[in-house]
Amino acid sequence: MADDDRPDLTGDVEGSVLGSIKKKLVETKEAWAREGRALTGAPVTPDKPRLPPGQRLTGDFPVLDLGVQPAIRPEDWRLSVSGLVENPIDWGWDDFHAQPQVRMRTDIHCVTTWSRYDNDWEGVSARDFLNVVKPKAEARHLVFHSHDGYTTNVPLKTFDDDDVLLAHTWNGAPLTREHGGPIRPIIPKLYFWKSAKWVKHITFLDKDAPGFWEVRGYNNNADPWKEERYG
Ligand SMILES: Nc1nc2c(c(=O)[nH]1)N[C@H]1C(S)=C(S)[C@@H](COP(=O)(O)O)O[C@H]1N2
Ligand SMILES: [Mo]
Repeated sequence: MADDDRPDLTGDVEGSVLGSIKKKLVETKEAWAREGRALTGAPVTPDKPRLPPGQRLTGDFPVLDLGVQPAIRPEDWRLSVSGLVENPIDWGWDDFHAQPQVRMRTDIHCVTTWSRYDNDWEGVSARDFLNVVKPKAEARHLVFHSHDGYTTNVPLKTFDDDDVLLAHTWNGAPLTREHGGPIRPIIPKLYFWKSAKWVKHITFLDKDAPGFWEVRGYNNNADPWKEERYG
């Protein structure tokens, strides 16, 4: 894939020391994807129906990203929506908090093999969000765009689920900057790279548009139960 096809990364990031750290990190993960690292092909063990194959449980909350953690003050935060929707919203912090608020408890499964149970999230459910933006009949896919240049894609039917939300709180405290605060989508049925930190924009498309890791060897679907890590 040509560099030009890759998602935009801001010039100041690419040119900096952080940019070169990130390049190394990205290259390492691309190599892991080519090698199929951590792929076990193991069947789901019947006595542990909660832990997907090849995963191990941790009580920590590891931080993984491209090495850039944008600082966004709630008062500056905005979320815009474009593409195939009836109502292309542009929300500020107060607009977001004026929506119905929900609590959900979910597990996290990261492609790097850690899983974390019982994460308590608060925010706006995907279902309530979709009721506001109103996807058009042709809309099939979503792409999340983040402040660090990251993108990731999910089918609308996967996002439109009762365990998906746009979260501002984790385990009773505001979502920290390192974990993608002030707001990030949480899509528990997929590997955690599909849950974009520091989200700023969501677009609804009729066609699929693979994101940052999806064009670098990660699987487009990312179902942990099928071990859809790469390819
Ligand atoms: N904006 C953004 N979102 C991102 C990433 C990133 O680099 N940038 N990394 C993804 C990956 S690969 C993982 S495993 C999770 C890690 O989230 P955490 O740092 O809160 O554990 O964020 C995902 N969302
Ligand atoms: Mo990840």
